[in-house]
Amino acid sequence: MTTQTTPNSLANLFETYSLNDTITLNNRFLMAPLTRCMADADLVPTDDMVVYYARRAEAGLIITEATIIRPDAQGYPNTPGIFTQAQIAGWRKVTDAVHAKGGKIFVQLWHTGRVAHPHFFGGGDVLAASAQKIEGSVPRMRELTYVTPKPATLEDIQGLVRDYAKAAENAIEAGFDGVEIHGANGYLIDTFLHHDSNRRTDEYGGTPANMSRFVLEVVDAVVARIGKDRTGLRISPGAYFNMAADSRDREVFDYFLPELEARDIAFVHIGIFDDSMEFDYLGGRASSYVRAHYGKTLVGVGSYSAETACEAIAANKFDLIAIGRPFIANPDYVARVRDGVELVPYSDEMLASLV
Ligand code: FNR
Ligand code: 8K6
Repeated sequence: MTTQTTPNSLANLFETYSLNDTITLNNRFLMAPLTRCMADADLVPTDDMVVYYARRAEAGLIITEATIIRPDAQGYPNTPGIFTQAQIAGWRKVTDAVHAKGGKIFVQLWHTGRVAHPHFFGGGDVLAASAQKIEGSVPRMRELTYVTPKPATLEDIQGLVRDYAKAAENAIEAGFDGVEIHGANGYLIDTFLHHDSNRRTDEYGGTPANMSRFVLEVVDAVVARIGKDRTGLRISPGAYFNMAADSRDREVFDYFLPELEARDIAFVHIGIFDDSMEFDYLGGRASSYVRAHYGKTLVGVGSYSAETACEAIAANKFDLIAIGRPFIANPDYVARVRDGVELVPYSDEMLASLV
């Protein structure tokens, strides 16, 4: 790091940061992607969502709530989509409102994989790397228990890669500054990257190169469509959500991260709820592991305060910090931190309404 920082002043968080030659952020805060289940029945962003995002435009970069790329990607009620003209038009209102306030916004592109439920898309297959189901049921709709997924065929995989690229193209049409591909938290892409969920014996399974093939194809297709400067990726090298740990996953990410680095995308973002969690097979925290294997812009996240984030950035543990739950509780999170105003504590009841 070349920047001079004073750990206790929080000054480093308010420096601008160049993601690349085309995108410079006003500060180092990202609003983390936060599913709110508030889109309308056609999965179109509502006017309340326009207000919600615009109120948070002071973040250096907003990552939207995870947004499905096609109908069979859905695993939770009322999550927005980006595959119909009405959805694109709804998002256009959000991006215009954020830009009017000087902010920047990427959409998180999502396919839930084995966490999808046919209830949401009129029946049909749930696609994942392999036929390994997860226990449990859909949050807020507990009667919907998860089903055994169908291993994606080679034809399914080609279709999925095409649909991620199309969703990225739709995102640009909707006015987004870029996309974050959701490759974390046990959803579709992540099912290829972990042995718990990937038991394939074809060219998409069995070896680190094969297990990394799908995510790299998605990244390459999105980059080809909208450019590397506008492409970010979220990953969970440590299994913690909808995924069981397997120490062999380490070799997969050891292979994958240098391959990803060569793509020179806008950033890599860790998918985790608490970054103090240590993974024995990663030799510690997920963020430290990725930092050691990936030399470009890294976004840390997971139960950080502005103070602990400032220290972590000063210690070169990552470059940018994503803030989740505190941003739900404090629409004016960045201003409060800057002005030293006390934060409203987050509580789960806040998920019931969009403020
Ligand atoms: C999340 N998180 C999340 N992650 C993601 O990649 N896509 C998403 O849509 C969501 N949705 C979501 C909803 C809610 C209600 C919570 C609390 C979390 C995870 C989130 O981005 C972040 O990683 C964690 O919240 C940890 O950061 P904080 O909250 O400790 O700052
Ligand atoms: C219907 C709401 C959908 C929300 C989507 C994902 C958000 C989940 C929020 C809380 C989940 C907490 C899981 C944390 C696991 C940590 C394990 C150590």
